[in-house]
Amino acid sequence: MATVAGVAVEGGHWIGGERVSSPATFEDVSPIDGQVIAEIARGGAEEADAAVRAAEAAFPAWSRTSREERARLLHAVADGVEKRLEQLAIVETTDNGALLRSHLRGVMPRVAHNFRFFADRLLELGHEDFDTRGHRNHVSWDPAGVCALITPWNAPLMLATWKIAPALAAGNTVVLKPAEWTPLTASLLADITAEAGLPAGVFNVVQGYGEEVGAALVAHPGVRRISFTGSVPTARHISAAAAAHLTPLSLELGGKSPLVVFADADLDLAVDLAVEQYDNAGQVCLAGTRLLVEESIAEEFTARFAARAGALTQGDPRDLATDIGPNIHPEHFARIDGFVRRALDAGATAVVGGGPNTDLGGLYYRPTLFTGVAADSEIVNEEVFGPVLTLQTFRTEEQAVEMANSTRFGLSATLVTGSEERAARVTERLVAGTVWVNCFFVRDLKAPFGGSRQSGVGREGGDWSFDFYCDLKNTVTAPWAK
Ligand code: TXE
Repeated sequence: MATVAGVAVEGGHWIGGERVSSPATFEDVSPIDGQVIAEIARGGAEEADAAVRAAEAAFPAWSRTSREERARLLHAVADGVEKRLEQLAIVETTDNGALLRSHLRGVMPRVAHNFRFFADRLLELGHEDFDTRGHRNHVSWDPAGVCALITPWNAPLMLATWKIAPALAAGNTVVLKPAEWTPLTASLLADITAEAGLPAGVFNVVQGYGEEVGAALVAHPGVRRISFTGSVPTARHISAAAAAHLTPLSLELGGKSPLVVFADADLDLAVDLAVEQYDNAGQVCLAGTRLLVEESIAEEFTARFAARAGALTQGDPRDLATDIGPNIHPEHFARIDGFVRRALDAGATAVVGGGPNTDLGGLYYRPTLFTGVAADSEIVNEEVFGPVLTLQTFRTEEQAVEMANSTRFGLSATLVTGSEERAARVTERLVAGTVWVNCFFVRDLKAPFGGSRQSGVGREGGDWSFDFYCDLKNTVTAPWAK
């Protein structure tokens, strides 16, 4: 048990409704000041197996509860999240360095909403029966079984609950493996689910490293679904492990998304949307990190962008006035810096930033914008996952579309234009799971979410989540003799 920002957090796993320790532990370090904030159990194959068995044991009873009962319990979990919203927010900020302001106002309310949305959706889930030559077709959503959910550190509780809520709503049981850099809010969520009355074994958490407990979990024959958010290399490992049992997978991966600004755009809006791409210190999979700007306005856009970016406040994420906090971990910080240095070596110009924030030290990286970047350069094609954007110019709509679609990713795209016709034409040709026109990050849980190309496999959100977490069954019944 550790006390983090005044909140008691258990460092053990949560298996079958009980806290379980492991012989080994690892240190959880805050990116804000490098302090060790908790000792966390370091699980392996044994803990993964115990968690899957606990989830298997809880499955028969849980899968047979009524939809109303499951919905009631999920709303009770949402109540618990709301009751402990401030605690969750400060613990998450201490653990991953993202802004307390965002956690309080946006992220944690969204966590509660994840549970409420899928609870309500469950009650409406259905498909009209239909007849085939007098035979009645009925489609049912059968729960699949134990779901292994593997989640990243950039928005830990938000991304975990966006998987947990539909998986549980559908009648499945869950084993969550949070990222080792951010284990804490998953542990608090375990407490909340117990307080809400979720039966033991329905929700389980195993802590530890990806290549240890994570790898054992996804390779477990008892797992019926794997949902993963994270990097492309890890997705390859997980896909290979899943192939052994043909376990269905949902993969939400990275991106190198374009933000396209046409000359007919509202320039203030375009600059606002572009600066927003530094949110969460650039650690957002959906971020539009490639600014593609029509040549005729590029100079003015760049000047206005530089002024706005220069006015951002960087510092302690617990301070509500801060705009950009630290990056997650020394290893990741060095990775970001490596990308920036190689871009500079290749001749790019940093019109904004271009290195660590030496005034603050620690893991604070200056928001950076590069111009003079080659189309085939690393900085234009690889996901940095830090506050680093590139700016390239185009002359024609055709060229803009080509550049937008030019990477191996296809997660999102943002267009800024004053022309409705242009927006329709361009949108149709973009390869992206989500397209925003004159806005960014407006998300409804009803919508499908996922990526094209190497940004992912499958879609979750709304009824697509139920499609993934269920085994759809079609029952055809011949007419009954009267
Ligand atoms: O991710 P990993 P990392 C991208 C982003 C970032 C890069 C590296 O580009 O710079 O990934 O981040 C677990 N079997 N994104 O290394 O390794 C791991 O423990 C099973 C984009 O942190 O993919 C963690 O819980 N599990 C992304 C989770 O996978 C394994 C968000 C994610 O870690 C495993 C995060 C294995 N063999 C990073 N290896 C987004 N799309 O938002 C690791 N894990």
